[in-house]
Amino acid sequence: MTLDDFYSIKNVDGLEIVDSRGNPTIRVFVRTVGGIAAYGDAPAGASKGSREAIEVRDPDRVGGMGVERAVKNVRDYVYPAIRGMDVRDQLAIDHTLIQLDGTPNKSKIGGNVTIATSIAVAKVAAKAQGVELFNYIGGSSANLIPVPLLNVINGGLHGGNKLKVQEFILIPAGFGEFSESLIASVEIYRKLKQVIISKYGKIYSGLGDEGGYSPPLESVDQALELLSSTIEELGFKGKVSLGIDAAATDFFNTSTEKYEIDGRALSPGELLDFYIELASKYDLVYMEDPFNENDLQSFAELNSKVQNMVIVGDDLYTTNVEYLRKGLRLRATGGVIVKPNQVGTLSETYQFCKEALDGFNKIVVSHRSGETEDSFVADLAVGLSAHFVKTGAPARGERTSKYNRLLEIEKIHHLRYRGKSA
Ligand code: 2PG
Ligand code: MG
Repeated sequence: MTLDDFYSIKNVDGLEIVDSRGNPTIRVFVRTVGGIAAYGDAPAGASKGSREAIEVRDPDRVGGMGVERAVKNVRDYVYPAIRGMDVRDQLAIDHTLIQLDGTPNKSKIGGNVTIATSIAVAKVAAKAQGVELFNYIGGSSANLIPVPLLNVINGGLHGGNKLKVQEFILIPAGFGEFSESLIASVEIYRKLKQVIISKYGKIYSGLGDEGGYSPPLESVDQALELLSSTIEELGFKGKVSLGIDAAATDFFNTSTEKYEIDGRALSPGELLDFYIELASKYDLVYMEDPFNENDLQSFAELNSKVQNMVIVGDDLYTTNVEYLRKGLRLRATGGVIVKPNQVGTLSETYQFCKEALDGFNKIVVSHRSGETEDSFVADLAVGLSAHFVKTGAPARGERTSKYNRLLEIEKIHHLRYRGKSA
């Protein structure tokens, strides 16, 4: 066996596994001639952007969610196409996947198939070279741990309550270490449970899709008030700020062109005023998808009016450079969500980050609401030198696997916390 053989792909196979929402998803295994193997999992969103890569699923199995067809695509198309390729050549392998699919949204092979393969390839390459995954992705410039965005109150499509805004987020930037920021968030999360039980009863201590609570709150104000008072009570004021992911496409009525929120129907201009009012009342420093995914203009207007707040595009861009470029031209955002499965390969994800950074946008590496226990996004966030990493509440294995990996990166590999410099 030559050294090059050691890195060349010998087997690729797929497996139908189960995600955190109880839906099937695909795991892809890659093994080299040298016997190094790893897997990649496809996560899945609930509130998806309409321009995301398409997941191939079985219409006739598990309520349309099965992935046997996707597994077959791995065996019939992906394996023969990338067999013999060098796992260190991520770009060439991703390019092969893109060409193999041939559609603009990966609808033939499936974005779930291509991203799981792409992640598996990166993990095998890191392992084969004996380097940490974050170092493999980012080289020696990957030396900071991003600030976590912890979604502790779930609404919208992720919660069972009346909240229209999907996520209420803790931003513990004011600490010297990542571990301190995480434990402060854990304290807030624990306190929140007590407050919810005493106010609404034990039945409301159940969790939403991302591990946040889903209490019977009815307005954005109530949720932000609850978080602010809990933060203050615990003495974390000034150290832990707040953010929201409005996921506003989900409460935009396309026929009336109004946003239906908190019992009102607001025009884009009225919604913008509402956001500015919220920012004046609370320590709100982060706002994701404040308008629907087709309203770049309102994003740009809000972005020009706020200081000390980062306006972030998720459904707006779907990790796709084509849409990002439009946003950058209008200065629509100050940050971008990075979700590799929205676009379907890691190489396209890297290109998206590069262009976003060149356009002075902050990088927010993100999980999906449907996740597996794999901690890949933690390494990705560090590897890409992200400003923020968004991976749910500090609870449930599919969320804590990422936070625990970040703790490991801080304590065992001695990387510094980005803290306030994010
Ligand atoms: C979001 C995500 C993750 P989903 O909107 O930012 O928090 O949700 O994966 O359902 O798109
Ligand atoms: Mg979002």
